[in-house]
Amino acid sequence: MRRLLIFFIAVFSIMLFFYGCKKKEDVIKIGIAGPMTGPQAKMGADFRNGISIAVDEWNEKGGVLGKKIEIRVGDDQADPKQAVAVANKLVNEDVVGIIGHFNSSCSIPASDVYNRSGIPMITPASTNPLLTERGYKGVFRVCGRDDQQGLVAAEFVKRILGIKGIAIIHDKTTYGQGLADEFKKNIEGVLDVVYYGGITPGDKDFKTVLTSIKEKRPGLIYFGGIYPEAGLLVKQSREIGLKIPFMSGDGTIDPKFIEIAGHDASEGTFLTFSPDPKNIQDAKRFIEKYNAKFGELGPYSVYAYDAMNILLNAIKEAGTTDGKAVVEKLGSMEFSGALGKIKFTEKGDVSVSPYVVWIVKSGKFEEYWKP
Ligand code: ABU
Repeated sequence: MRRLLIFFIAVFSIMLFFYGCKKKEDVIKIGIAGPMTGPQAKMGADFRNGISIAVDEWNEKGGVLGKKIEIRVGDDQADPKQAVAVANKLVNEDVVGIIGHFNSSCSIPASDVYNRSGIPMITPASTNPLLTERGYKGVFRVCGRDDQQGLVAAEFVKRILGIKGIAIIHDKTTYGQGLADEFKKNIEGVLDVVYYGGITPGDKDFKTVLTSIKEKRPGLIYFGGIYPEAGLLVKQSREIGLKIPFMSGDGTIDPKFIEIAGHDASEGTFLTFSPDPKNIQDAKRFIEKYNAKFGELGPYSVYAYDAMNILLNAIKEAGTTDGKAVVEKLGSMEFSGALGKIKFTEKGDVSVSPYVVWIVKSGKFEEYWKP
């Protein structure tokens, strides 16, 4: 009886082992990482939606290297510590590439993990320059950089707005403070910075800081940060009678910003972002699909879609999921995506990233000025 039991356990273990091996070989796993919950969850949802369209398209055609693509989702909650935990979790789940993260403050520490594990990552949205300045071969972004958008914002303010004093606020994050500093660097010597200071993401009442800014009589508030705080800053500045222009970066281009600030308060606010994908011929088919399935396009949905297609094309061309071979293809190929042609520089940045200024008009974002 005991022998029979041992025999069955042995047979069962062998079956489990082979089932495990087969499963491992059956699919190609790609990790998606970003804020899936919390105040920035809309950005995570935009990533997932865009990526799911790419994955469905590939899987309908048989997947890549003859295998179906499977997505593994990591929720970093826009928190750098959580991002590192998510990166380790995804690596342990045997993903062969990462699309993510959203926040630069998450992408940078998480990229240490992916780099150590030899897994390529492509972020659709992390714009802080440091991400691609550390010499990691497998780190790429399909968006621009904050040294580029900070410069365009400064040019706009100097050439078009005709104001003098500027108040600069940031959210103390890698992205927010980094962008605010790039903007400041490019206006200093020409315009006066009458206020410079940080707020804490998650806080809800900014009236004290806005009141001290009001006393300094600036002609503009420039904010480096994300839409939840940007929306509150605009709303509360209007509430205390501080009715001056407000400008920010790509972290605020989402309808949630207008919803939080309020229709009237958000009217006429400026931000920098890349040109409207709705005017890009190659993006039209994707946008129609996205609208039909998920509704209004998110600011980084199309970037996430292109990032996934780029990664899968690199795997296809490499003929393997081996990280080194895929990174080599990512660095050398030119890709045709919904955003047009994309080629990476030696550092892993996109070779072309034209920032423009947008304005909120009648409750919608529209392109306003280009340098
Ligand atoms: N670039 C917009 C916000 C994401 C980030 O870079 O932190």
